[in-house]
Amino acid sequence: MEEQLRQIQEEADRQLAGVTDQAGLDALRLKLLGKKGELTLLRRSMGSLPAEERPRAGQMINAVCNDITEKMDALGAKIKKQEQAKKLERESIDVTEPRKHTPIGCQHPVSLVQDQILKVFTGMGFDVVEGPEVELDLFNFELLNLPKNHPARDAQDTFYIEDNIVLRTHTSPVQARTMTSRKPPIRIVCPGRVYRADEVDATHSPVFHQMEGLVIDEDVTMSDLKGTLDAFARELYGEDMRTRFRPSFFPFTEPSAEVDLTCVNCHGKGCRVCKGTGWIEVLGAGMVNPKVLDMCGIDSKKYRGFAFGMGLERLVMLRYGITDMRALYEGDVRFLSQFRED
Ligand code: 2NM
Repeated sequence: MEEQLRQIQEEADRQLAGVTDQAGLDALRLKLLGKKGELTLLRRSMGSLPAEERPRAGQMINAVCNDITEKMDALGAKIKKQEQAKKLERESIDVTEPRKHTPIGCQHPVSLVQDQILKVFTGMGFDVVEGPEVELDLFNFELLNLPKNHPARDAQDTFYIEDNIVLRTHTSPVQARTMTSRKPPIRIVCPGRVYRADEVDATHSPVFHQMEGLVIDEDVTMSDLKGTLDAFARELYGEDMRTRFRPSFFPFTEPSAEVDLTCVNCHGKGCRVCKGTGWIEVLGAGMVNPKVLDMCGIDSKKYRGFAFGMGLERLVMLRYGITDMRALYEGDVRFLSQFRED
């Protein structure tokens, strides 16, 4: 039996040396230690030995069993490690590979400029307020001192949905709504789409964007308006910007002004963009007409306000040197993606 054991041990060592994977190891374990394994059978045959020899035989079989088990366990651990390493190798990712091209979107130049302007005014403490594009005549006209049969309500300019419902022709109705629903002090800017029955050409579109501002408090003056617009111009375009007020007329403000900005193209020297004047007209503004305050439920004896408004498309065209407004509405990604600012 000793000889048999020695052979099993030798053969096991030889075969162990040839095992390279888990399946091979499992097969070998079964062959030696399984139910019908060589060592198991040998252990069973011990019954036929004389009683006095059995303990020594048992010890010897155990020693071989233990030795083989230890070696197989060690080999098993080694195989497991190797297989893990192989798996990692297989699944490794080359982070230097160029990625698949996935085009990312970009902001429309109008919303880029709108965001820049909003940032300036929110930085000064203004709230941003939006309102409906389909608007009641009351808010779009009546409360803004544009009574029935005023020329600005002419069917030529206004899209009517129904008798008393229009597509808003400016963002002022948002301010009228705010005046009727909030108590002063009020400091708001209202960006948004507006509609006018205009023919499309290089400088007109039936849909365009405005941004209007409104400040109402007890001691608001024209110089607050001037200071606010000066600060706005400097923050948006640079420290050398100035504003110039020219007398004008709007039904909702009194006095009213058209506001010029130092030409952003030539910085005031005079060029084609400003027709040699050094100034470009970008805003309308004025002190809110006391009639408007009262109609909106704000006591004009106690409060005053200033308001201003600007068209965004014009600012966008000036900023990027775009000469035809239609380019902003055609949705050609090759054109629109040029104005990424990040
Ligand atoms: C402008 C020019 C001047 C204006 C006035 C008001 C309101 F609601 F307070 F009366 N909102 N916006 C205003 C004044 C708008 O845009 C050219």
